[in-house]
Amino acid sequence: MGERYACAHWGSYVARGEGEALRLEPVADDPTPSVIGEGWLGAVRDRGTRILRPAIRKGWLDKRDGKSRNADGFVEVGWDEALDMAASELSRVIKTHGNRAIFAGSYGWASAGRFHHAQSQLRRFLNTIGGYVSAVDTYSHATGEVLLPHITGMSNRVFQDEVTSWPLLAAHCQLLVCFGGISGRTAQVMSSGTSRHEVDSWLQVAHRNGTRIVNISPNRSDMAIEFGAEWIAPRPNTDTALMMGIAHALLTAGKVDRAFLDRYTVGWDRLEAYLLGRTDGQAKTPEWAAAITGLSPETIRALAADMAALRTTISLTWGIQRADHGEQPLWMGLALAAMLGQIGTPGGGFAFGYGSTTPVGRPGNHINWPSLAQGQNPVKDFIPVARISDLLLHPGDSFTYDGETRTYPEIRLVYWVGGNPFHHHQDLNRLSRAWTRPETVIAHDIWWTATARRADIVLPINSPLERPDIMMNRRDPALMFMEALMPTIGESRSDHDVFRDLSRRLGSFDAFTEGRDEDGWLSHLWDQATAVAAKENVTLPDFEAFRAAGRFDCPWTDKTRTQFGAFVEDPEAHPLATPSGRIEISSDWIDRLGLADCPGHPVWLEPAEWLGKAGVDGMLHLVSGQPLTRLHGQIDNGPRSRASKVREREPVYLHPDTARRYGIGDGDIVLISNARGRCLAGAVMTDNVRPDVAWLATGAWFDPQVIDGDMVEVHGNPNVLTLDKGTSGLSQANIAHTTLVRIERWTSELPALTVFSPPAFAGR
Ligand SMILES: Nc1nc2c(c(=O)[nH]1)N[C@H]1C(S)=C(S)[C@@H](COP(=O)(O)OP(=O)(O)OC[C@H]3O[C@@H](n4cnc5c(=O)[nH]c(N)nc54)[C@H](O)[C@@H]3O)O[C@H]1N2
Ligand SMILES: Nc1nc2c(c(=O)[nH]1)N[C@H]1C(S)=C(S)[C@@H](COP(=O)(O)OP(=O)(O)OC[C@H]3O[C@@H](n4cnc5c(=O)[nH]c(N)nc54)[C@H](O)[C@@H]3O)O[C@H]1N2
Ligand SMILES: [Mo]
Repeated sequence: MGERYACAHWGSYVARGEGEALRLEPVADDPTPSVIGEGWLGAVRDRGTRILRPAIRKGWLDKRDGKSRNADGFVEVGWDEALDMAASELSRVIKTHGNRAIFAGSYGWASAGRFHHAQSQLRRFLNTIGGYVSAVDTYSHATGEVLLPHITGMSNRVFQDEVTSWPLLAAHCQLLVCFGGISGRTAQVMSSGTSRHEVDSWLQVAHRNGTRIVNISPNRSDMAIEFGAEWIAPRPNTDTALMMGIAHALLTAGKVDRAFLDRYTVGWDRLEAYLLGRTDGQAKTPEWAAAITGLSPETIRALAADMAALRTTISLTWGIQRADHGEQPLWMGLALAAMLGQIGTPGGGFAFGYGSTTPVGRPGNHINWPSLAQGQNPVKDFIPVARISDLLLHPGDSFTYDGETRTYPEIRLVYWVGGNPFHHHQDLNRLSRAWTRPETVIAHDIWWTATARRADIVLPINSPLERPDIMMNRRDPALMFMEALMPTIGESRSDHDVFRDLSRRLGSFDAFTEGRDEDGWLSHLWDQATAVAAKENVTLPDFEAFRAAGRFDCPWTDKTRTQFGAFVEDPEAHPLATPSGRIEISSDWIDRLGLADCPGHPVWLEPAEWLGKAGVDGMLHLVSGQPLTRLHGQIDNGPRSRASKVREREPVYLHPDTARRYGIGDGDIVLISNARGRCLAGAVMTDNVRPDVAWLATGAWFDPQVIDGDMVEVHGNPNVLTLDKGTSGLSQANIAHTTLVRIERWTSELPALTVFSPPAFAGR
């Protein structure tokens, strides 16, 4: 017998013991196990937050009222009744309004298994009954998804795969300039699971090899202290201006590699004219950049000189572009690397995403393992993922996206499985208003998340620890069988089982199941994987042997990559898939769209909110990055995340000077507010953040309460404060990191949390 494994986006574990004695031990070959895993079992076993039985919201049951979502209680019902209701509601909406009235973008991270992948199950099911309105791109890096194909000819996925491998970076890079740092905090995670975490180990190698690291971030801890990084902290959202100041310094010092620009890029002349102020009368000098960023011109000049003198990689975290005009730092970062002429060398050039998740830059062969086939969606309408509130509030309005003008359809039914919009979306008070619009909301979750609490038909799902599955990730060498390690909690079932039974009711059972049960599907996926592996000359064991062993390690090929390597070696033989075949420093295609908020070459545009704006005295810039102790909102209810809180509230990191200025002490509860919303958080002092920044992680479960007549989110969820606006008419990406707030000590009584207790249940 082999081991029993459990896999999650934050790592892989060996199960020890049974029943109450069950423990999860990180796999032995993981050099840096995640802290997130420490809270997993506790969260799964927490019956107070688990959804135990199907539940129907009373206001919907009684009078189909959408206004009272989250205001009235739930009626628990049996599975048959709940599924009958869901099926008849789906049929009613499809018959009366068509499938264009169903929104099932259903964005979110769900679980790491290949088969019980929530969105795949949902979409496969809905495609058998006529389809749904979908969502495109991610909250993670939507500007990359839209912009990179136009300027590099690579999809974001390919670009990410091609980022220069860590061993080459660690061996050759002399100066690593990291916009947004490179952080072990975010490198804990890898979508679809990982057998190891190695980003800190690679940074260690680079450090030992003498790579100089510059961390450009409002938060010093975005780079671990032991790597001796210099810390440069510009005002948030001013990175583009900083890059332009550096570019101008390179220009005046004669340090621009014009031969590289001539051979490998198009449109440099237009950017040059702009940098020199020929197009708008404003030269983008280091002095100009200094006034915007709050840095000194000397810092900017010194950085420019070092970048020109040393083998330099310009690295951007994904977070940089989660801001107003987020296309610009991405485009300008690439342009700056092109000016240095080091693109295509090992250790030089441009990278996007080191550390944002663990596999970016991981060497090795990628194997495209199978996933559950979703079928074809007959409905062609979609939204850019972060336009959810606009969709619900403004049916019939048009929006632009990637060169097209489209219309929001009218949504009657929302179906959410494996994601939590009341975690991930910006301006949650606005989303709450939008959320009253649909006639029906159906949600599946493991826990009573804020979204489940705002659904009409709530179906309880078992956790990955309660069902078998397979982890196979194209960027990880280990394939693992995820054993069911504990009995199902409450009456929960898998998403697949739910859709099986719904498809039976809606007449698409055969199309949905193809005659397979769960075991049938797992072995079918394994058969497909076996065929894929054979093409790579890897022989997989048969399914039963794999299941018994629990793990199969594909032979590790030490394949490394250099971003743009082949193109730079021979641009005629390996042109990029851009209109010009080269890196597009200016894009005629984007220029022709005539977008004021994303013109044809990189520009500095003031963000909607930032510290350089007139009249914002006394405000702080809110940065709401990823949480250390959980995956977004997932397992915030577990013991590890709860232990990180201050008087049960999410910690907000403040500089001691800021705290003094506002009369706030370490451990005080503070009210953070702006015109959109208010939340409470627990103050933690650190001189690792800029004095005009408040750093509050995402993911505290949304707990809005009416206090003295006003709505206050009492737990520390930054998304009551963030701005719900697209980056630009090109990508429409979210701008979570563009938010100004006020802060003050909370002197009233501290309200109790309600969100870690079950919602109210009512009789019929
Ligand atoms: N302010 C701010 N907001 C942000 C960000 C930010 O930086 N700042 N980051 C954004 C980013 S990059 C992202 S990716 C999003 C993440 O947003 P989400 O992915 O929506 O967040 P999660 O909390 O991971 O939500 C996943 C949900 O799926 C549930 N789940 C897990 N497994 C299963 C399953 O098998 N079946 C079902 N039915 N449910 C399951 C979990 O319980 C959880 O409620 O947040 C975005 N929001
Ligand atoms: N532990 C943990 N890890 C995670 C996740 C999680 O929920 N928990 N989520 C995963 C997901 S879905 C994603 S998409 C990735 C996201 O990975 P990232 O996008 O890299 O993570 P963030 O924390 O949003 O941003 C990184 C840092 O950018 C800095 N920053 C913000 N605004 C600016 C700015 O204007 N200028 C500069 N220079 N710096 C700025 C912030 O200080 C922040 O700490 O993380 C993944 N990893
Ligand atoms: Mo993300």
